Amino acid sequence: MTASLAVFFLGGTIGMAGHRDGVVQRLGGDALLAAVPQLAGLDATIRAHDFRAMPSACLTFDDILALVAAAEDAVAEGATGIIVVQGTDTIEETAFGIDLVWPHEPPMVVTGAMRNPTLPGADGPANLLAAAQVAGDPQFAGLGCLVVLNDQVHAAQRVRKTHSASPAAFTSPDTGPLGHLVEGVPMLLARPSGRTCVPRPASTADVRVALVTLTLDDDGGLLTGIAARYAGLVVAGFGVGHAPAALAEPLGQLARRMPVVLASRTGAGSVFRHTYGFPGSETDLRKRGLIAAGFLDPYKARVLLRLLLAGGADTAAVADTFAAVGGPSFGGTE
Ligand code: DAS
Repeated sequence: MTASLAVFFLGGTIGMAGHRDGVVQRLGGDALLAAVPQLAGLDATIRAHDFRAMPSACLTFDDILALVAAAEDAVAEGATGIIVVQGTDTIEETAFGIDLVWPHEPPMVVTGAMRNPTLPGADGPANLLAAAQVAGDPQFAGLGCLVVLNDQVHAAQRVRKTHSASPAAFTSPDTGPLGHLVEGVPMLLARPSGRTCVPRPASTADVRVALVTLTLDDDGGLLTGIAARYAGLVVAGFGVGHAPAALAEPLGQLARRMPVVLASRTGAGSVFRHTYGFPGSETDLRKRGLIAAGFLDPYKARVLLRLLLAGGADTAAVADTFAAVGGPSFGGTE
């Protein structure tokens, strides 16, 4: 069956070119598609949508919610796959946000480029072609949001940007990629263990969620006054979810006022539940009401918490959802 692909362009390095101070946004969707003549060889119709044109550091949650709504319209009009082209800096957050509110069968495939079009070895055209090959392949239906760069297919829930500049910047530290492109053929080698979707809020504009990374000899200064300014907090703790003993009580007090999620700042692996017993340990913090993020890294935990709070979830619902998404069966409080 001929695939029907809708491509949404949001900006990013893939479309940036020369300016006296460095590269800036220059190329729109039609120009980027024209740079990949191999797309014409796919059994697919392709429709470009110039949706935003900005570095991905400037994207907002509401941009992503609007993108999902536009993608739903495209699916209603017959699209069998969606491609999102954006800057790579925030893909690990935007893709996970999309995944959480995308219950539909057609896959959403996010891609971009690490090298801009003025550089030798620019990777944008290859990534765009690979994204189209994946989005047009029925074996990826029902897998939610996928991230395709460097001939690899990653689950949005697991992918991280783990290098500032390499074309191989995207990795999935806990699982590895779901698949690879081999001679232009997408191969799905592993399926995600399960996905949980949450209601799509109309907007997140009024809901602020803080992310505080704990550091050596942390005096907790960044926690001061946080409850007055934010609706929720993600704490990126040490190792398996640890804090200095002196911060255990202030964190517990915050957890009595708003959802406080405990993640690991290490970049891979899950927080623990009940191994260490000292004040400020994961066991202590969970007894004080902090919610374990499971395998979700701090950035992804913040995306989930903000979407949940914007949708009106209370602390119990937040804990239940983190147990489902961060798990398997691993998150939540004691
Ligand atoms: N320009 C940055 C961004 O928009 C980096 C990139 O696209 O790779 O995220």
